[in-house]
Parts: sequence; structure tokens; C-alpha cells
Amino acid sequence: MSSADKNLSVFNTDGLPDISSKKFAILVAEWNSEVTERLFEGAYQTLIQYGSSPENIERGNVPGSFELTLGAQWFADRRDVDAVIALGVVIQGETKHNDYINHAVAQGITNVSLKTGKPVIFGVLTPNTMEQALDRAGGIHGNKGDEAAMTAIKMLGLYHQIALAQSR
Ligand code: DLZ
Repeated sequence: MSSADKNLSVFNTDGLPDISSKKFAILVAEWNSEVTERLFEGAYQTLIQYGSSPENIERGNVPGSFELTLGAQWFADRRDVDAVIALGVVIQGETKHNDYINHAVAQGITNVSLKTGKPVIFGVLTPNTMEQALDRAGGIHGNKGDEAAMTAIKMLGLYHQIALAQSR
């Protein structure tokens, strides 16, 4: 299923963990800021709606999506950070620049997540047009920021479940 067939802001919320003591970092790319600001708003409000609080959400900006990886590593390396949400928008251009950025960021974020053992969420839109991006940033297809925040919450829930089973 592509995001064109899905509303990114509609999800199953059964069995979500208590996130009131969890610390989240949200990284926001400044490229295409008219979209990334909406992604941030979606992610922030979703965390609040499901039990977080402003003092447990820290925001960091990076110039472009390419820098999300290093920013994510800096946050994930911090002992007090439980999960990182990386938000960006890479729109198809006339060059292959977008392909290089998308692949590098997807791989980089995966690496940071595996290296640190913490959820580092790929909240990067890779649309063909600005219209498609806006449709997925609070438009007709929901908000990728909401979905990224919910993914972070669910991964913390899974971690808790596994840690609990291990301690038995
Ligand atoms: C250079 C570039 C281009 C062409 N397009 C985007 C984009 O669509 N979205 C995005 O987040 N960043 C873009 N960038 C910037 C790179 O991510 C990076 O910041 C620069 O290459 C650093 O010099």
C-alpha cells in the first residue's frame, strides 16, 4: 500500500505504552520548511496527545535532510534521549541529487538506530511534487509527522515488552 492509499494520521492505538517519562528528540530539516514545519507540528501534537509533555520533547534543526543522520546520532548518543524522530522532505528535482540524499538518509538513520539500539524514525517524505508533499503534511493523506511520532511510541512499547520478558 502506498501513502496515496493510506491516511498517515489514522492508526491503531491499542496497547500503547506509557510515554510520560520518555524523552523524545525531534529533528527538523530546514529545506522545504513550509512542509517540514507542518511535519513537526504533527509529530509534536501526536506525542502530546498520547501522553508526552513539552519538557520531554526537544527540537533540533538541521540545514537539509542529508544532515538528519548526524543530528540523529548526536541525539541518540545522549543517555537521556529515548527516541529520535527525523523529519524532512526531499522533492524530486531535475538532477539525481534527491536519490543520493534519500538513500543516504534512509541508510544512515537505519545505521544510527541499530548502533544505538534506540528508535530513530525515518519521517522523511520523498514525493514527486510540492503538492504531494503538502497532501502528506496535514493534507488529504494525513500527516507523516503524526505517523512518525506514533511509530516512535510503538517502538518504545515493543522495547518495553521485550525488556519485561527478558527480566522474567
Ligand atoms: C541540496 C539539496 C537539494 C537539491 N534538495 C533537497 C531537498 O529536496 N530536501 C532537503 O531536505 N535537502 C535538500 N538539499 C540539501 C541537502 O540535504 C544538504 O543540506 C546539502 O547538500 C548540504 O550542502
